[in-house]
Amino acid sequence: MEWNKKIEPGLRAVVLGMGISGRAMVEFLLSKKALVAVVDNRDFTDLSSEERTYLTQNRVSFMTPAEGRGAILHADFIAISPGVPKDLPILSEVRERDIPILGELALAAPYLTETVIAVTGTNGKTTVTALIAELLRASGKKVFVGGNIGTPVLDYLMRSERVGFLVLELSSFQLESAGTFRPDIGILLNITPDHLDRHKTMGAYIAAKMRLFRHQKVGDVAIISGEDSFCQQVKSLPGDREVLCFGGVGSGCATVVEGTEITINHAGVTVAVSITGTALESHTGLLNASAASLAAFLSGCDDDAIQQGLESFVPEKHRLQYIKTSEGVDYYNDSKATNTGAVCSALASFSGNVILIAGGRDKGEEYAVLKEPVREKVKKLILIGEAARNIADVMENIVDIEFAGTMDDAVVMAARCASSGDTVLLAPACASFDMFGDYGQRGDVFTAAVCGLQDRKELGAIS
Ligand code: UMA
Repeated sequence: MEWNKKIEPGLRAVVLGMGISGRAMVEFLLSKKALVAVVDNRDFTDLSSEERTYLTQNRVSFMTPAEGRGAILHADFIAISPGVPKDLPILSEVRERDIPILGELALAAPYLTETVIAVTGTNGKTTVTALIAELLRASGKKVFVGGNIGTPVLDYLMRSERVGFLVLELSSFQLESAGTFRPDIGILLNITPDHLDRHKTMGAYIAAKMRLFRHQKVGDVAIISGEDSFCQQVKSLPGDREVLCFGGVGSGCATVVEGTEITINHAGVTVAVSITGTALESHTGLLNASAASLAAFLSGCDDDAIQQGLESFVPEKHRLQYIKTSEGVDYYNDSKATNTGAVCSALASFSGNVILIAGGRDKGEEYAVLKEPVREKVKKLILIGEAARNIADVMENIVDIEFAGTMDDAVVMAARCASSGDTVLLAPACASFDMFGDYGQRGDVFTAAVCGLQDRKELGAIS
């Protein structure tokens, strides 16, 4: 039986991981009068002074995994952060003792009464989540946006103000321990290899994604890509949800896309919207807009509000973000492209003549899937980071390759070999942690290097 109950006072909880989710879980559980302890790989002294004060004032003990073993094995339940792997040896012992392992979504599920729209997929989920919120707001609806995008859903539950819609970006890590969580509208954008260092097999990764739909019931909707074969597996899941496809080119899809136009057909109603002149104008943007528009339409937004939201939407940084044009060369920052699928999708947005900066920390992916798009679109590949050699081994004889020690050097090399009409694209296909704090910092360093190019030229660094 999966956990589906509210927290009773006095229950003993051990929170694994004291990051953003862990902190929200601690606060939520304390607000429900549970007895809370925290176990984290970090030392107490590595926490911020605010975190240390918070834990001390609330008498929450903070332990290393070795110190916390007894507390873990005697807890009523474990509250697990998404970044903590589910296959830790201690968690096998926890399962043997039938102690529930609950993620943030599992804790939240019994308290959710709002309409929940949840978005997952390998790529595009942050954009689609933010876009749905924009479309709903354009229609005058009150919205909370959270999940993997940054704000834990438990933070919402601890606020006094209520909204009509929760729009959540959910990762495979969060879905693995989602308990009985169910979205009224669940969206699966695409599935390509990612996080295989954590999930080990594609099958396990897909299974985690499919958990989004596990507890859906009659009246709920699954919106899936009409183009992605893995997504079609939703159709064979048990349960009575309605399954709608987005982004198809023929009949049978609830949204049809052509050029920059999106037509939604559902239950005998047809509406048309367009992404012409919006920040979404690309192949990927069209698909994202078509999924988001369908979700908004099903949530009661009319075509005028959807069109207005598409036009006012400003995408987040680091997601195929246009930086500038210098000497006729366009520079794009897609630092969030941390897997091969995202790089393929970024390359699909350009017609060719791309100078691609890639590399970083390997996530266990097969770079071979990049061979064809790189052969077609990339004129030079500049590699950085730990995975540079691995990627080069796969790409030799496909494309001209150079290695750079730093992001600054990579940008200078790219600028040197670019001619007017070319595109310099940062799309690493890797995690950032070998050289940067996170993908955001990597993107910022790239952007700063691009913005500094003029100065370098004046200094004679670029021939
Ligand atoms: N920790 C351990 N043991 C471990 C792993 C981590 O003790 O084995 C501790 C760390 O020392 C640290 C804490 O756990 O103190 C970090 O927890 P976490 O890794 O779960 O990260 P949070 O800070 O809670 O942030 C998480 C998401 N991070 C991950 O899933 C890795 C954030 O997504 C999310 O925004 C946040 O919750 C709020 O929901 C980030 C992410 O990179 C953006 N997500 C991945 C992605 O998008 O590809 C899935």
